[in-house]
Amino acid sequence: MPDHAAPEERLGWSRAFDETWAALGRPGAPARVTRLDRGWSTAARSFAQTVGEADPVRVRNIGADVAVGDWIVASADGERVEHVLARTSAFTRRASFDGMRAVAHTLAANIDVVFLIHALGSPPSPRRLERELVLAFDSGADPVVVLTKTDLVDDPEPSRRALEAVALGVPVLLASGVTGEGIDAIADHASGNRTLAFLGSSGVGKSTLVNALVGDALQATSAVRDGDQRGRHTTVAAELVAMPDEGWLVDTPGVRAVSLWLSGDGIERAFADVFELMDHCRFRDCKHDREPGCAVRGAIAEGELDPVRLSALEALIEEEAALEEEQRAREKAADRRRKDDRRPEAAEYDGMRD
Ligand SMILES: Nc1nc2c(ncn2[C@@H]2O[C@H](COP(=O)(O)OP(=O)(O)OP(=O)(O)O)[C@@H](O)[C@H]2O)c(=O)[nH]1
Ligand SMILES: [Mg+2]
Ligand SMILES: [Zn+2]
Repeated sequence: MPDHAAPEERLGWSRAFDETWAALGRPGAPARVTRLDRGWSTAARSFAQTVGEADPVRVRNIGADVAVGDWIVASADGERVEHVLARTSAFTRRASFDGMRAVAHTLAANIDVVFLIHALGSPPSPRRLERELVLAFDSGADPVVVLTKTDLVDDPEPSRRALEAVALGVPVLLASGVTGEGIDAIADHASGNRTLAFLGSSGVGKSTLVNALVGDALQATSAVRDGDQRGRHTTVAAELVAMPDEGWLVDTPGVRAVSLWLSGDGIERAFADVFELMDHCRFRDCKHDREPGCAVRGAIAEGELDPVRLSALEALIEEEAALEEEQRAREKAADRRRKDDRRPEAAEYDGMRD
């Protein structure tokens, strides 16, 4: 812990941040971003500031790529974000509103456990979960799947099995924001003062779980539409809230599209079963199409691999390749621009949702 103006350990400060902060020459007092609104970060240096017992820090994000959960240092005049400390993890997707350009949108930073929330009461969506798992593995946080609204169905097991089939050992918890089922199991993950984040479509019940966990109607919730169970995008900005005993919780706005952002081995981990099969194909360059001795086709024939899962993987690999291509083109263009004028590229996004 830094010794002067030390951010409380309760805020999730750790050795990793201490080191990056020290490397910067210990500027200012770091604050943790609790909320973003239209170009402004709300951040806290003390626990009191996170629970409304003291005024939080408010700074402009101009030119800084900030996400909820980030540790920032404000400029000397207290006006804007000067540094964003290196993240220990980040849940980042491609912003879905800008089809022409690959732009990253980080939903939450410095999270330890990312909960991928799905709701009972509508059919399970293994394809969506696959994408979420890719992003979760890439984020650096540990994923946990939550199947909530158990009170709506007689038997949650068929849905749980459908998600477990793609979760590959990532736990699938059952929960209900109404009956309180599963709430303790979720809260347990916060022990050791960890930061949890909730992600999922609008209306799946993220904010309801947050309220059940904090024991207060802190986050607004609203009913899903009768016809299709879709939510109304009630939560409009990600928010970091304190858990009652210890730990932090990031509630996020529902996102419709889970588009990939590059990095790491998310795809390999989320589809480890299929990659394992591919290793057993007779030919190293097997396209898993009609080749003799193809272990993937063999598994499909045996009913051990859902062909839809193979197609989903192929689509994700293509999406990643296209993104990499776009990224390279963009970096080149940025390099050229940097040479032309020495202005840093301003990337500022807020209130982003579908
Ligand atoms: N029966 C039942 N209803 C639930 C449960 N959890 C949430 N709901 C209802 O589902 C609707 C949506 O819940 P929210 O918590 O607002 O959903 P959200 O995921 O935060 O939605 P966004 O903020 O729009 O992303 C509300 O009407 C909730 O009362 C649950 O466990 N059981
Ligand atoms: Mg919400
Ligand atoms: Zn093959």
